[in-house]
Amino acid sequence: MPFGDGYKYVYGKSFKNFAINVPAMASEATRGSTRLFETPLSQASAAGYTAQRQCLPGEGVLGDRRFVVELIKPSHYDDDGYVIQWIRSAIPSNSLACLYGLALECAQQKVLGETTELEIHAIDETNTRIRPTRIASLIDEAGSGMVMLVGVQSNQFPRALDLARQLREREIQVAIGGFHVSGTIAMLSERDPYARRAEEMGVSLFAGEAEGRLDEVLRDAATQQLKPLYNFMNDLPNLEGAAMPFLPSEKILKTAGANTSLDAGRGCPYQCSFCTIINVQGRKSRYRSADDCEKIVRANVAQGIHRFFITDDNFARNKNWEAILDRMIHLREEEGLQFNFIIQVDTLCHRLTNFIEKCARAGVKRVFIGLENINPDSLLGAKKQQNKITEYRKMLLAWKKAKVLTYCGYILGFPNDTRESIIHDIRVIQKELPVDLLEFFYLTPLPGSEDHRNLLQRGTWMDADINKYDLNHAVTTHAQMSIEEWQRAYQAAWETYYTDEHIQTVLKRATATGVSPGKIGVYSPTEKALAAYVQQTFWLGHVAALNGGARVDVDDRFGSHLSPRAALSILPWRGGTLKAMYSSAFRAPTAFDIYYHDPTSQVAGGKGLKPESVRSVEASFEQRFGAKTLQLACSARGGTTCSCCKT
Ligand code: B12
Ligand code: SF4
Repeated sequence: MPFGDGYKYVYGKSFKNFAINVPAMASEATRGSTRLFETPLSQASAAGYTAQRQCLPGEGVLGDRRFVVELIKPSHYDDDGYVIQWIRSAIPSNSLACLYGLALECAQQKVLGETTELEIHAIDETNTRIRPTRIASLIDEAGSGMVMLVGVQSNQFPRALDLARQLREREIQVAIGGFHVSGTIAMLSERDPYARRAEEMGVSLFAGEAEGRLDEVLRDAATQQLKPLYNFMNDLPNLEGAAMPFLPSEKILKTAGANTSLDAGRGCPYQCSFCTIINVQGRKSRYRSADDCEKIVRANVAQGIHRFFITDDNFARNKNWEAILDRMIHLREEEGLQFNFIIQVDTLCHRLTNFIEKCARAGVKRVFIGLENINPDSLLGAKKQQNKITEYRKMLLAWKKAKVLTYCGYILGFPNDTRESIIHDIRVIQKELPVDLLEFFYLTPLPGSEDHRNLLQRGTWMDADINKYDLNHAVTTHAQMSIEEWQRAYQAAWETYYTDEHIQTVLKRATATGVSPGKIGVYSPTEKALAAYVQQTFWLGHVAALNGGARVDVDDRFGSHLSPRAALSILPWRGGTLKAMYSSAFRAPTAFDIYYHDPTSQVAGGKGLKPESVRSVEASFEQRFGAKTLQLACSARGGTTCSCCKT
């Protein structure tokens, strides 16, 4: 795989399966070359991308020229400076899916002319290694192209700059977009220093949303005339009928649980001061239609993807929620389509008539809720007046009744918080609120938020390394706690909430309310796995021994497996041994592999993990010379790869 996964479809698969929208004439023209789209025909047409090429006599053919679009979602660095990467990443980037869908639409509309073929690759660096020099070579080879660093959040901006630098050294055209560029342009009067560094490198900045605008960027790049800044902040597009977010299944299978994403809407009416969303996507609800959402679901179900994360920050405030849910209910209940959702909502969602009940019928299995804090003063200070702790319990019980798992976010470091108050509040939550999972974050002045702008204007210290703005680091001062105290309070919060005793309570509650405890992060107590092994050695005279054995695995989830093994040893002369061995092994994923999640070190593999099996044949010759042994061996191994570590 010379170029990492982003390229595998170009080089690794047959033309027939992997070219879209290219009719017979163009196929002949491009057969054997690398002029291929990345999306398989079936997926692309399921996604609605079925353009037919119309080529008039005397014209060139589609594919005469190639323009490579590399869409890269950068990761960020860990505290030791390594790029954070997973065999299976958590959730696929919806920004990448949006840009991929938009680029496919541009290909369909042949925005670079009748004869120029758009070759689109999408790479998520959180699960795929990126090699800038190879990307540059690919573009050079094609003759034209560009790299788009997409959905770049503040904490990913330093990594994006490092990638951009290597590409710009090879004179590759690069553009960066996403929340850091949009947020800082929306809120700051001067250019943010990181964005300025990008400009100095000759990287184009894109602020605002790309729906209906990507063609302009592509045309400029095709004529080597990218502008330093594309600013559409004051012109938020309508999402109805816009190109759908889409990623090929191969990309989605690189995430734990094979979830894909869609944004059913953008914008939120509230005004939380730590939030960037309202300053970038606005406070008015813009949404996709029920038809759009149906198309997205069908396209994904057609490619075997059944789980969706609706990325709206607040799906309850999507003005079209009811029509969308009704359509999903219809697809599930009338047509029998199988799919489910994870959504994000606010704490007053239960007051919307039928909202929770319809969510459950539409297939919502997990809901993220920003509790943020239970201290009313803190909530008021952050302009989060809508969060009423008296309502929290009602809301959580309503989700429990609907058998939906609740995953709540809790922010530590509001001005009145102290270590003691944090511990106290967490104990109150344990006693009073039926939350399933609770995740803790540092209150972070995210660039693009009102908090960030205010601290900057006041000259308050903020860590200059925006790689740390991932909500897992303390990056500014706190009124009551030193940074070290704040860090200790953060650590203590996890330890206080996730005691063995409280985990038992959460699991018992889950069982009592009909939520699968497996979804909370433990094995179902009814799942069984047994294994037994026997072996026997037979001596054939004094010169040969035959060892035979077998292991039987009986697993509730993966059935029964017999793994035999045999070995023959011959002792032809003194000190010499000839061996021939055959062995096989089977290993089902453990509860640890599937469910264990640690925000800093491990992504849970998810229920999609498959068992691994291996068979090997080995032959060896050993000769002892006193204390030394000469050994010659050869072996061959085959089987399914481990679905969690790929070895
Ligand atoms: C889904 C989501 C995630 C998902 C997937 C990420 C993704 N980008 O899809 C996951 C769970 C991985 C995630 C993680 C995090 N997220 Co997040 N996430 C979101 C969320 C809710 C939706 C993202 C989305 O789909 N937006 C819609 C897309 C289409 O918008 P967009 O990215 O701006 O892209 C459009 C334009 O910017 C433009 N564009 C983008 N790139 C480019 C490039 C070019 C060249 C061009 C031409 C155009 C262009 O076109 C796109 C289509 O219009 C946003 C909030 C939001 N409403 O956006 C927060 C948000 C982006 N996340 C945020 C944060 C802080 C995080 C985390 C650091 C912490 C956390 N726990 O949430 C982690 C970081 C992970 C990491 N590895 O570093 C912040 C970022 C703030 C900032 N200043 O950067 C946001 C804004 C929420 C907030 N709290 O304010 N997140
Ligand atoms: S409710 Fe969520 S999306 Fe809306 S303003 Fe507050 S933090 Fe932002």
